[in-house]
Amino acid sequence: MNASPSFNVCSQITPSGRGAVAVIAIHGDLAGVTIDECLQTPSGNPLSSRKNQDIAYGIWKSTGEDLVVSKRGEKHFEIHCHGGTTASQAIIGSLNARGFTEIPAAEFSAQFQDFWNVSTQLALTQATTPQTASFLLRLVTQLPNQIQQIRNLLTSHELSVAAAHIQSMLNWSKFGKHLTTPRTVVLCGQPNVGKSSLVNAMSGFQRAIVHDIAGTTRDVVSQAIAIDGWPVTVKDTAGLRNSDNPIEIQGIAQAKAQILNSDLTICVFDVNELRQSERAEIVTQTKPDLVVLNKIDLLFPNRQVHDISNGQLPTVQTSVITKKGIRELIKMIGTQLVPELPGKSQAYPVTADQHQRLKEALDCINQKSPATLNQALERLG
Ligand SMILES: Nc1nc2c(ncn2[C@@H]2O[C@H](COP(=O)(O)OP(=O)(O)OP(=O)(O)O)[C@@H](O)[C@H]2O)c(=O)[nH]1
Ligand SMILES: [Mg+2]
Repeated sequence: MNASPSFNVCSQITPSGRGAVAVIAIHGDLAGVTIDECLQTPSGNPLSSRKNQDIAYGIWKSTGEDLVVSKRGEKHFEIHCHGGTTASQAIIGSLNARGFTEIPAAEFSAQFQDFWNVSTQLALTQATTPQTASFLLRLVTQLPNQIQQIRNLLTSHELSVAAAHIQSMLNWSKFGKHLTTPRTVVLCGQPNVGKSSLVNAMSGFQRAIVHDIAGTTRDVVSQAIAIDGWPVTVKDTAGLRNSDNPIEIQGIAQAKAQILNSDLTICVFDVNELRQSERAEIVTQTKPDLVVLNKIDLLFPNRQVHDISNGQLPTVQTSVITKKGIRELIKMIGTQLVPELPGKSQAYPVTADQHQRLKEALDCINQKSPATLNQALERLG
């Protein structure tokens, strides 16, 4: 909040013309009196004298526009009007006439809005499941509060406590990042074992082409799904085998690249495939986190299921035909991807920017000099 006291500014903080609702933020000494004079509320009660976060419905007198105004602070209000440009431009015109200067949204945000609150709200708009949205919603207030506590600790020179707080937040960075970025699960294995069929079974519809000809999948097929409420991209890959077909060779190379970048690799085998040395080679090549023995419905009579990893890897038996083991597989993927949840009072970064700022602040604190202490406070904003 570093503008001069007499400076009155306004800015449309939602993208121009895109949403159903446009939000115009106003800030300055004249903000309260302007809202009271321009907004006709049904009760006639002025919004400026109410408490922060209160809202008022009404009509913007000069334009006849129905809208909602929210009081964000003594000098800070947000006007929510119809989306599109006509309504917002008319309101901004009336604010200009009352001495408010229009500034770009980025400038407004940098000067008058809390970085931690705004960036977490932005992340919230990118949530794709109700579960991730509820985690992010909690952080919209929790994260700025935690940062304020750290600022207080720094100003009272409790450096090691502040550093421990930041470190505990950073420990959950990966969890925070994956509230908006899906985790990647790769299914790999020999051709024809049922990888594409399993992806379809987990997605609930026929996304990938399934065929009894080995080598059906040539490309990496990605499917966005939610597992236990967490957004996941499942990647179906080409069957791994020695091939002289150039397209298949490329598909196999892509499969290997996907495995390297995955959060979880699942190796699928046909339960009746007995060539132990080939199986062992695939496990060595792909280093899976989970093994699936598929086509359990076709298990030959009196044949025992072979344990591929000698008890080293979690293993689940499935059948895409009878659906046996599919739920168990999904549950196991969820547990492996998110083995632990942060405590309710734990705040953590959810964007790369937030993570970076915390990391830099921690580095500055660890240098333990007055100059770097100021730098740490700067990084915390
Ligand atoms: N009986 C039975 N058949 C299955 C099962 N899973 C897959 N299949 C069949 O096995 C064949 C191969 O399935 P895909 O899903 O195409 O196998 P894939 O591993 O993706 O094969 P590639 O793409 O060639 O690597 C198809 O005919 C499927 O219908 C299963 O659990 N039981
Ligand atoms: Mg396939």
